[in-house]
Parts: sequence; C-alpha cells; structure tokens
Amino acid sequence: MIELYHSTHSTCSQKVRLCLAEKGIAWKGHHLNLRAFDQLKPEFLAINAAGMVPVLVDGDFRLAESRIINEYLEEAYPQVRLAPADPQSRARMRLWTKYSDDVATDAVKLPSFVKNIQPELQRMAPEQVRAMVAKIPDAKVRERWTNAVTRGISAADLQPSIDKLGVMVDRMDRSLSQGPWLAGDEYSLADIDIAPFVHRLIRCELFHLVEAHPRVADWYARISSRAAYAKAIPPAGSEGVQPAVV
Ligand SMILES: N[C@@H](CCC(=O)N[C@@H](CS)C(=O)NCC(=O)O)C(=O)O
Repeated sequence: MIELYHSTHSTCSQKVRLCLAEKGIAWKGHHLNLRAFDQLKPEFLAINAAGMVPVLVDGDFRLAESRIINEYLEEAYPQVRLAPADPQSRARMRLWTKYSDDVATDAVKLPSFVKNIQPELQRMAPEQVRAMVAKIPDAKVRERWTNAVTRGISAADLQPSIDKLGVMVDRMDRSLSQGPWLAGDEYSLADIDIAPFVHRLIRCELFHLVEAHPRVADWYARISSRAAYAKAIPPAGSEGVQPAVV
C-alpha cells in the first residue's frame, strides 16, 4: 500500500492528498506536525534529507517533491485520468504544475509562516529556537526563520509575496477565460496543484484577491465542492488543529 509522509496543513501535502483522493487510491499516512518541528527529527531527515514533506513511498520506491509525485501517480495509476488527452491541453497543464512548483509554493511561504510558525517560535526560549534553526537543512528556510526570530517580519517584507499571489490569481483569471478549468475543458493536475495555494489565501487573509475575480471565485467554489477536496484539504480555520495520525 502507498504510504505518505505528510502534514495536514502543508500545501504541498494537500496537492498529493488531493491527487490520491481523486484517483481513489488507498494510502497509509505518517503525519508530521510541522509546528512541533517533526520534520527536523533525525528519523525523518533519514527519509528526506531536505526536511520537507510530502514524501511518497510506493513499495521500495521513495519519492519527494509534490509535483513529481503527482506526475508519478498519474503515470503509475492511470485508472482515473487527471491529465488531458490532447497534447496542447497537457502542455497547458504542465505550465500550471510548473508554476505551482516554481512560484506559488514560494509565494505562500512567508504569509503562512507569519500565521502558523512564527507564533510557535515566539513561545519558545531563544536558545531553543536557535538550536532548532541550526538543524534546518534548507538555507532559504533557515534564513527565513533566522530573520523572523532576530528582527521579525514587517509588512514590507510580506509585500513581494502578496504581489506574487495577486499575479497568480490574475493568471488564473486569464486561463479561466479560455475554459472551465486551468488547462482548458478538463479538470486536471493543473487545478489540483494550484488549489491548496488558493485555499491558503483564506488563512493568510488574502482571499479578497480571489473575490475580485468572479471566474476564479467560481473555479474555487467548483473545486472546493468536489468530494475529493473534502477528503484531502481540511477546512480553512482549522489550521491550529494537528491530528495525531491521518
Ligand atoms: N518543492 C517541495 C516543497 C516542499 C515544502 O515546502 N514542504 C513544506 C510544507 S508545504 C515543508 O515541509 N516545510 C518544512 C519546513 O519548512 O521546515 C514540494 O513541492 O514537495
């Protein structure tokens, strides 16, 4: 059976859980509480040296990186197809999955960090935080945490991320003027890979970006009412709740 190292509120984990749910694939979860910094424990670093979720395990095959995991699932488990048949729509889908990976993932990091991680760090003793920060393998993540701890995160620090998220929504609006889903006529990995980042805008108090674009708001209403979505993505507002096991 497929196993997934993941975290309930991690956007990249949500991408993979949504793909699994749409395909009706059963899986066993290993839940990491990112607020308790489970991702920095030696037992998880032995599974993914980058200290990041998600990680999929399929038999003796272990794979990190949410976009690549979803592509793998699409190819290895084609019974429910999540990639359009025609090459042009597939290319449009890949532009979106690449954008999710290259831009959206990074753009939500700082606004999410302010809401979800910074309050936890502020509750810890400074020396405990410094010891934790020193263990972070990724230099960019380490720098973000160091800044948060040493000088805080200002509105000016957040603005570039907010601008990028605004551009993401504008870009969605343009795609949705061509068809009901991001890659055209068919629901696909394009929608799946972007959905968690749109959902995260609610937590980051940036959902007005969506509400300003009726086509994007309509897309969000359609995707969030799918049965798979309810299985994969916890409701906005539940971010403080960390289930022991999922
Ligand atoms: N490019 C990776 C990014 C994974 C990633 O950023 N994971 C976040 C959760 S969404 C994480 O594990 N963060 C742990 C940390 O920042 O310490 C992917 O798409 O899987």
